[in-house]
Amino acid sequence: MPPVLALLLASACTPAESNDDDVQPPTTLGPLDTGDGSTTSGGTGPGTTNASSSSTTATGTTMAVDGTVDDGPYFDVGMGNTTGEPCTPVSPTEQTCDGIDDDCNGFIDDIDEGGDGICDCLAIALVGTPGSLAASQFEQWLIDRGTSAVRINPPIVDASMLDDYDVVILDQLTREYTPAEAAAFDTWVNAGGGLMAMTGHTASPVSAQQWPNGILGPMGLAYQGALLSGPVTDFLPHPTTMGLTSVTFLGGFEVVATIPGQSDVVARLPGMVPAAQAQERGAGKVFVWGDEWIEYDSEWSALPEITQLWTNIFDWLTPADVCALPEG
Ligand SMILES: [Ca+2]
Ligand SMILES: [Ca+2]
Ligand SMILES: [Ca+2]
Repeated sequence: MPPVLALLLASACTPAESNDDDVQPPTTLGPLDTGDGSTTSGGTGPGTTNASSSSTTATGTTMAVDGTVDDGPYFDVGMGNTTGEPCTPVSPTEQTCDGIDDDCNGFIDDIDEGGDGICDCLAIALVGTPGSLAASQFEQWLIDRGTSAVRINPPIVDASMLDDYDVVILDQLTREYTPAEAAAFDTWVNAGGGLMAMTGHTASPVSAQQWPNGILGPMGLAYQGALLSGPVTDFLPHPTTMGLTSVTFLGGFEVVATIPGQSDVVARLPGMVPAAQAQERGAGKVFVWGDEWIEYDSEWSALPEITQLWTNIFDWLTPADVCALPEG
């Protein structure tokens, strides 16, 4: 064994303090030269590099693997993961949805066995009923994408309930939510939750606007006005609108910002009417769409752009270091 490699293996899981001139401190992105012309995982891994060519982190940061030696082009020595803790790989690939970056590639629970672009580890809650088309199989479609999707009508929304989910989608709500429940939603979003809202199930300003607005109010967003129809063909540049040219919008509402400067209009109906707004809020995100037709079987099952929209939404609503999947 080359002396340099032996030194590296002996010092695995300790800060990079080697005096060896061949091992550089953790200041650059490239793989470190171990002196024998190869890179190494530092002795804790299975001997294979876990740095796939597509493992660029969304934040541009690098991740520690073992505290000693970089094992790939986007990893580096001595830096912690997003929790600040050193990352020790427990598997050459991501294995389980457990909130742990199993392979230390910088992404927590990045699993998509079906290759459908929707992370299998997402825990999704649809709040309320599917709306006027009762035959909707939307949640089953989400389950078929590998996610854990459930439809719920929680008697009480609080922190412990929301903590079970990565993404919550407000569907046709069946009751008004209290200010305390709206505050719980807001706190959960700020802590990293992804909230989406749909509406337009009915013309009723109470259930279709007032109830969701009660939840969205603290976030400065609201539905308003009379029923509108599209399709939506005016998309502004945003991660949620990539690849979109036309999306069904049948009997929905304008989405307005009630607190200026926090949200971005990402899609518009004819007449420059906002049909969707997106907001980064603390560590979390909010996406409000003015209609609900995108959840119906007739849309996601037949129209590729609806599938694209949902894939965009889930990708964007999820924290950048969680469930992120390779592009393409
Ligand atoms: Ca991972
Ligand atoms: Ca994991
Ligand atoms: Ca999937």
